[in-house]
Amino acid sequence: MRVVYTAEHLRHEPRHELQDGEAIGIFEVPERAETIRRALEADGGFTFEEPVAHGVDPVTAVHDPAMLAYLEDAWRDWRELGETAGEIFPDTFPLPALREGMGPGPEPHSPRARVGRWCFDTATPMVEGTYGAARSAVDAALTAADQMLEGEDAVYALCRPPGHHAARAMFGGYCFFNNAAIAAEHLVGRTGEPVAILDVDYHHGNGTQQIFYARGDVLYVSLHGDPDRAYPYFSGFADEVGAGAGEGANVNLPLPLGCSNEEYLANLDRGLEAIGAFGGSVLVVSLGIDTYGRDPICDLSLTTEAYHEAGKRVAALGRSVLVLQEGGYFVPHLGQNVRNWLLGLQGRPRDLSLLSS
Ligand code: SP5
Ligand code: ZN
Repeated sequence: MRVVYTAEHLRHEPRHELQDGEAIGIFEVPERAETIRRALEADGGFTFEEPVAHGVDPVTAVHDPAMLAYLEDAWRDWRELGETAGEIFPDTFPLPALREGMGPGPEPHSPRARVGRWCFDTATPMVEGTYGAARSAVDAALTAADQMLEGEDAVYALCRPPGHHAARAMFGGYCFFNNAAIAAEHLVGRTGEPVAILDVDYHHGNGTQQIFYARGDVLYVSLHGDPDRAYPYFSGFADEVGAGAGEGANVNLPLPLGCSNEEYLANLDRGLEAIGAFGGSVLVVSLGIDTYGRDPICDLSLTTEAYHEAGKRVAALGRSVLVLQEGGYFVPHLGQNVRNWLLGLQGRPRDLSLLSS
């Protein structure tokens, strides 16, 4: 199986996120992608390729060009305007109620205002290398999509930073550009067919849902911790089914606290059924492994066996599959969990022998 990877992600190395008013070590660390790379390299059944640059057009096909421009200049602006902090964090957010009844204000100039204008949370810091890394993750997704179109049954893009929380005109949740949405839009354009997205990250992919909410040609199916208790809190409810031409093309399957392998796989089957009933021959998978029982920011009970079985059930759809990395924060087992998901997808036996305690 082909894997698209670049070391460019290493330059996105923020140190902190804010939790309960305190700076804590960020969960989304470079070592995540490195441990996945090593697990796949050691397997021997994966071949690695560098992403091919695809330019900005596929990005602005999905995102507000003003957001792209902000991200491109954010670090320089932050420095030129005299900010000294080593990471860019927002502290003030222009919620609609702030200017309620007053109309929109002017475009902000202060770098602190600008980051609050685009970033919706306090866990998505930027550093000097962030923009380049985020663009390289998009290129990895697009390169893998092209390889699939050239005839591969399944390709994996080791995207970092992840993407599914980034909406058309907003970023956050460790995500900057929505790798999956950009790849899906690219695939719609190239195939002229509808495209389905299966998002199995623990967190609802609010960005992907938002981007395609009114579209009937892209199906979004997500399994995630119930937003009643889980980030991103404001989307991912089962009654969000799409709007207009997209009505029926958005399927949310919120999972209960402590969800077991069996309950998870039953929900996955429901999602796969919706995908099977939808047209098209390609599937994009947003592969988050933060559903793992030992993940520090999740409250489900999945084990590695579930990932192998999930990959197997996805393969049974008989579609070409583009797998993109999203979250997953229990780093000691992350590589083997991703590997087992991909082994299942390829019809190879599972291998639990390399899971360290
Ligand atoms: C791509 C991705 O997985 N993004 C996730 C972003 C989640 N960020 C904030 C999560 C806050 C969860 N705090 C729970 C602490 C439990 N100890
Ligand atoms: Zn997640």
